[in-house]
Amino acid sequence: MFPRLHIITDSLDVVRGAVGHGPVAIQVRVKTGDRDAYQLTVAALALCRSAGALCLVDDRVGVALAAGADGVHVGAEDLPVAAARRVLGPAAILGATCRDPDSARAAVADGATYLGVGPVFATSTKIGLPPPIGPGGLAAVVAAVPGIPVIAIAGITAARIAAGLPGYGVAAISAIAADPAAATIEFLRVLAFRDGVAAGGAA
Ligand code: TZP
Ligand code: MG
Repeated sequence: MFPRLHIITDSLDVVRGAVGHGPVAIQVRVKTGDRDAYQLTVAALALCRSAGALCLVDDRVGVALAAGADGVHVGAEDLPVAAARRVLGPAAILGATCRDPDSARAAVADGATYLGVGPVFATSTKIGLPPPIGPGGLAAVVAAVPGIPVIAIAGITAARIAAGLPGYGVAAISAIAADPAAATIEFLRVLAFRDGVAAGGAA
């Protein structure tokens, strides 16, 4: 099953803490160069493989291919979704950042297998973001792409998931970074509870 929790990081300590507690995707996000990104991805991939976690690379299609990662997440300044799909081939996981129904439908038509949607809430982790779309904007995207996993991003906390957040799953940086193992366990717990409630179970 495609993971509902995506942990974005440039730290192997975070990867070590986050894997092994349940289904997660690690997204390797390095803002220096390809060399650093490649070395970190190779090391993160080894940890992910031994724990059964998915390993994705932020922005860098070449790094993902060279390291043998499971896929890539592209944003507005990276390779276009269709071009990334051509380079990656049909089997790779390909995520695309979107913030509205039209861009979401276009990304799926171009070959995205999941969408990262936001910013849902304000965050200080990334600068230059457009205004938050809120849970309502997130819900509009979810409705536009039935069957495509929508991963909410920006300002995501376990409390906000528990309060009710539309979509398939979430991505987080800061809420996981301080205590990756404890935070991952708590995120997985609230996501499982939400899914149990949505399915009508006792969770
Ligand atoms: N892209 C959109 S928001 C964001 C990225 C990489 C950062 C989200 O970080 P946080 O700390 O979970 O709000
Ligand atoms: Mg990116």
